[in-house]
Amino acid sequence: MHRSGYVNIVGNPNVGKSTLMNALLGDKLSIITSKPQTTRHRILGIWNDENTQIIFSDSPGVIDDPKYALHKRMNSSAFEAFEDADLLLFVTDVFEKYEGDEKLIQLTKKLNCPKYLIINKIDQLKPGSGKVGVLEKFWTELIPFEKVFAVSAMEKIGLADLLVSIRDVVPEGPAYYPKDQLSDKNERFFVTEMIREQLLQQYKQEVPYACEVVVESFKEGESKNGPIIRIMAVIYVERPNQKNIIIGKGGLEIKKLGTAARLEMEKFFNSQIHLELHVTVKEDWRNSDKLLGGFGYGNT
Ligand SMILES: Nc1nc2c(ncn2[C@@H]2O[C@H](COP(=O)(O)OP(=O)(O)OP(=O)(O)O)[C@@H](O)[C@H]2O)c(=O)[nH]1
Ligand SMILES: [Mg+2]
Repeated sequence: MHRSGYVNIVGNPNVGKSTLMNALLGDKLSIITSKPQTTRHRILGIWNDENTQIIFSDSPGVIDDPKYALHKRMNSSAFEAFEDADLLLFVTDVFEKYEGDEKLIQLTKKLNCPKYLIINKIDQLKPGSGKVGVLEKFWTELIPFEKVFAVSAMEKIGLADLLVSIRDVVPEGPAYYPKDQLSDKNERFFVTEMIREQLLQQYKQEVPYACEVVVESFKEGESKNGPIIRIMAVIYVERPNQKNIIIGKGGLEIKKLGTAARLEMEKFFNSQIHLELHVTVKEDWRNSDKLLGGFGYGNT
């Protein structure tokens, strides 16, 4: 017998959805930063063994007050997770404040498949605080969950039990993806994400949010020290002053960015990387349907 199914991870921004997917997969597919709205696309992470294929889906945190066309498209890709779930993992953390009858809650209530509540970041609680019980009561009164798990995705606490319960509900079915495939996304996508991760970490306030990254070329070759991948990527920003900030005095900032992103890529691809970065202004791209389509954001 073969089992396969979609295990879709949803929740508000910054609760640890991507950290959880990576920890369950044992592989870093999704980027993680301390800032909300890190994830912008739905990303599938595929876990295989001989008899099972679990397709984890990470998605952007649902944005309650979309300010740009980009936000609407991010929400649409988050809502896709409600269409094909065999199991929904609804992630909250020990800090999250419930803001009212949000769309995320409405969709979760309506969904007709098993749902698990994941209370994340329990490493931040003092032993005996009783907070997990309080949160469990609050959430399960709001939404009927089949099971509740208190975990730390970062510290990998409680994940073994969760994995056992996930495997229990994955239905019988054939593999949907080849068994050696790890994700639905290609190498270029992961390159753009690794650059965005560094943008979010290195720059302040609005600047990283005004950035989009496109890989213009990705060429695998050989150097005298072994395999090398030569990558050229463009960082699009919305205004000339953002371009200046990204580049920094004497190009120092972009150099720092390039080095940090390159090191991540070398780990990810297990290869030497040559990375060339350019910065280009595309005014108001976050509100341009044409540009957003070109950047790979699905329709709303
Ligand atoms: N202390 C603690 N921090 C965590 C844990 N899991 C995630 N974090 C941190 O929470 C922050 C957000 O994590 P992400 O995994 O990027 O959260 P997300 O829900 O995917 O966020 P968006 O993609 O922006 O919606 C990061 O700083 C993580 O390191 C945890 O178990 N404990
Ligand atoms: Mg994320």
